[in-house]
Amino acid sequence: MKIGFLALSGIRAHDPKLLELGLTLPGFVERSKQVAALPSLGLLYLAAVTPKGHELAYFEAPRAGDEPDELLACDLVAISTFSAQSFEAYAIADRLRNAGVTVAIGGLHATVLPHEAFAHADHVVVGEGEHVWPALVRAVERREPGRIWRASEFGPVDVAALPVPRYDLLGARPYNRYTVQTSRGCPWRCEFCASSVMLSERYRRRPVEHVVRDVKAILELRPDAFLELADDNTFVDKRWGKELARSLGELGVKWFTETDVSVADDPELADLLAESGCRQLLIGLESPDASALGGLEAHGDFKSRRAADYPRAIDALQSRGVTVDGCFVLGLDRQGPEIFDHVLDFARRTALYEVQITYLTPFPGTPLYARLEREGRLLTPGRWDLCTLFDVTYQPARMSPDELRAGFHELTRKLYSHRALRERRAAFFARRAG
Ligand code: B12
Repeated sequence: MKIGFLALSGIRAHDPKLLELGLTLPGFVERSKQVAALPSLGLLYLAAVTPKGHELAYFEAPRAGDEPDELLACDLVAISTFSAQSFEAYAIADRLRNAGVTVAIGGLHATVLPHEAFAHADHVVVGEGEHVWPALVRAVERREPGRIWRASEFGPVDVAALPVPRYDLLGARPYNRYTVQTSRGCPWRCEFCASSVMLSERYRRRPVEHVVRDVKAILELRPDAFLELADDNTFVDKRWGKELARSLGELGVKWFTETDVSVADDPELADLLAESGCRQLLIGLESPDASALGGLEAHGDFKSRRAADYPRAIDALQSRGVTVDGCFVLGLDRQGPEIFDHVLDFARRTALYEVQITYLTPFPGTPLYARLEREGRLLTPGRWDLCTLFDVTYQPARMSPDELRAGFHELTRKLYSHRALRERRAAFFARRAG
């Protein structure tokens, strides 16, 4: 069979005012360009576990309606979904099926709402795809009827047995960064998290030598590749983290990842990160004040306990030359209108090299979604296209939606202006030199 793998590319936001700001503010534009062009690692994993004897091709569409015509020549097309583009994925799937192509949909959104997706696809997959996909392909070959497949029926995916993703299928596309996964899941379980914790219960690390194997495969295709580790929280295990940093350092690559603030606790790890080519760590700080962070995670109150350490942790990393992208979630239940000034002040004080602000977003399937639904606070239920992190979709506890939006716009202007950016970066370089 000819099998196509289709990812939707680019980023999504609908708030017109924010879009206007995004086009003009240097800090915003710079970051968006970096992150908007990443391949779909999930589909490259599926390609790698596809039974032999099929012709495989990877495609991307910037939006529904702009999908490549070559998809129509496929017998089977696998489409990956995030909530924000799920309707676009469905529209493409409908068109393909009308043209006689068999369609399978999987990914984070289909995992949470498989019956919704099943109205648009022959096959829907719930959970991680590596074990299900080969069985699904064989079922399509045998022309078996479509169904909803559950990864849990096929046994847990052993991350130590993952193959090299089929990076070779990406061809000559000009990606800014290549993704490699070193771990799946995160032990913290924040109420709002809609990441890979949705796919499987457990936090799992891959053997470092397998990560090295995958990076070498990327470097063969692109010797100067910049790596983005597609993890939820890379440095949960410090001993393993040091081994990873040492190995990445030996490969001479430049890389970026996401982790929590405890990464800065261990000076040896921080030194190794600096030496290993780690250019930036994205850290979910969520709020500068401990008071807003209570009860955020299912257990441990990790972030609330650690908030007082945030400035020291940022300094420990940035003084070694590892820049920090501090992420703040705006609209948490315990945040009032004072939060906007607090974030601005914190970013200035700590000279955060990069700052990311997003709205609290109830993604379907999260504990946050269930709670806000119970409390009657969902403003746009079912509008998955608005689950972008840049659109307000719920009633905040201590602000009106308009107050939250206005504060967010103002903070965006202040954080990403030429001047603010220059000041933060000058402070970063001064600290680095001193
Ligand atoms: C890389 C990435 C991107 C890339 C995606 C590239 C692409 N075209 O797919 C880019 C930069 C384009 C992107 C965009 C967006 N992203 Co993004 N992104 C990520 C990131 C960092 C890593 C994802 C990843 O590679 N995972 C690893 C792979 C292996 O897992 P996977 O994709 O889930 O695949 C597995 C299964 O889901 C399943 N599977 C997946 N697809 C299919 C299909 C079939 C047929 C089958 C059988 C199985 C299957 O099998 C795979 C292997 O087990 C995550 C955060 C994180 N740390 O995970 C956020 C994340 C996925 N993004 C998120 C969001 C919100 C967005 C945006 C809406 C942001 C915005 N405002 O624009 C847009 C969406 C627009 C779009 N184009 O889809 C959220 C998604 C939440 C949700 N549940 O919907 C996440 C979790 C981050 C967060 N803050 O919560 N993103």
